[in-house]
Amino acid sequence: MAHIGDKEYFKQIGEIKFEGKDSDNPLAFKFYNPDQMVAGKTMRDHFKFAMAYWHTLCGTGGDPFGPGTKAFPWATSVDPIQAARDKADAAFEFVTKMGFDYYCFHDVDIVDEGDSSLAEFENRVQQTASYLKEKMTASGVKLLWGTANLFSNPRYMNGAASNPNFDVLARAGAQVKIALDATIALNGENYVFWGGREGYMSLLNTNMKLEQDNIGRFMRMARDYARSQGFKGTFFIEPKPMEPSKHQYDFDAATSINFIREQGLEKDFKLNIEVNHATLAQHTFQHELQVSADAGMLGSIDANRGDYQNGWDTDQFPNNILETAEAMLVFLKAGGLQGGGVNFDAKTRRNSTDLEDLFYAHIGGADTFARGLLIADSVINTSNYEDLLGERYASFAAGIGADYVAGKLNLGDLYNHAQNNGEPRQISGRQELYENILNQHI
Ligand code: XUL
Ligand code: CO
Repeated sequence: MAHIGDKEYFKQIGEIKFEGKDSDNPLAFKFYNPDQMVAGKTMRDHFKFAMAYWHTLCGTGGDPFGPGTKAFPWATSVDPIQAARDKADAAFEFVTKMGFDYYCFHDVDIVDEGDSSLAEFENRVQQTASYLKEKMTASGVKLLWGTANLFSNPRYMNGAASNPNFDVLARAGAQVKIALDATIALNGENYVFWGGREGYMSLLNTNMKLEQDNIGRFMRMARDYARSQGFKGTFFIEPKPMEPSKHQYDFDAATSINFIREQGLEKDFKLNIEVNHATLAQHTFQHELQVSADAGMLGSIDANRGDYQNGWDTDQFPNNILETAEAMLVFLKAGGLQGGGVNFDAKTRRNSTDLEDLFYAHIGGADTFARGLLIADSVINTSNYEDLLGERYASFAAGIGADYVAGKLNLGDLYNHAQNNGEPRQISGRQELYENILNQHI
């Protein structure tokens, strides 16, 4: 395969191919077969796998206890534009070799902000976006979503759109405008708002109502601007309950859906659900998908997994097949994602320092999702799972139960029905049976 950059960074690695589950090639997909049809669509189209620029190209492994451990060969130039081009070369070489169709970025991932002025930063983003455009045209790789990082720079320590100081809010607005311009210039299919510091550290010094209404106004402005520039994509809010803030306003899917509706954003906004954010909110991933799907707002997925002992946002690559299979049941029954895809918002561990580790990680993640999808499809089509579920709710499918669902009854009708029927029959929930069916299809 011809590489498309000026430099080749992953020389020892070629195109990652599907070789099936019996392959012992660590650099091959065992389950993710991009062109395989599942439930009427190719795996490629179900997932729209994306690489996250920030973890894969920028994440050198620093943590609160020590600096980064990974000396990336594309991060050597001191000139920000040259460094951005080198990083883009590495990014597109990686995505292309993985056979993925998409990538996602924050503005500051594609080019260093450093201590540049707003005007200089805008210039850097524009120059980098033109280079990315060339790489996209040459490779066919597309932008799943863009976003602005409104949480790392110290100026955002009190929040961005929720900041108590209007000047900081306006600065964040300028950054969103620049990020939207770049996203639109690159035909980005969606735009994400993740509210890292949109929340509080202490309620004592916080006017929650004003802060949340300000975020609403900010998002409506961003939407109106993007639409005026021809952006046709969807905006996603990415819920997360905490970290870095003690409390983040987009706590979970249900909270974010309420915010979207309260702020009049429901025509343009959906949700981007991240596995580890769900578990941090004490929910399962599948719960968050279901809540989003039921509201018609299942937009996109940030794929990863947490650590089930310490609960932190560890952003590990997905490898839990049971969790992913349960999630894929919700995914398939919801008819998939609305506009988004599956972005690997995941990082290799601090001590995984070989460049190959980036490939192993993404291969494992893609295989986990593929396997989950195949299991879910098999459960739906070749087991009695759907019949069991139908039976459980059969009392609402006909007769007086169907009248209830159709809104034809009043409380007196319930009273009369109860009077005439005596103590209801005990009906088992049969949870263990459902669990066994899922396990049997793994
Ligand atoms: C942080 C996180 C972000 C968003 C984009 O937990 O998930 O990387 O996905 O800002
Ligand atoms: Co994320």
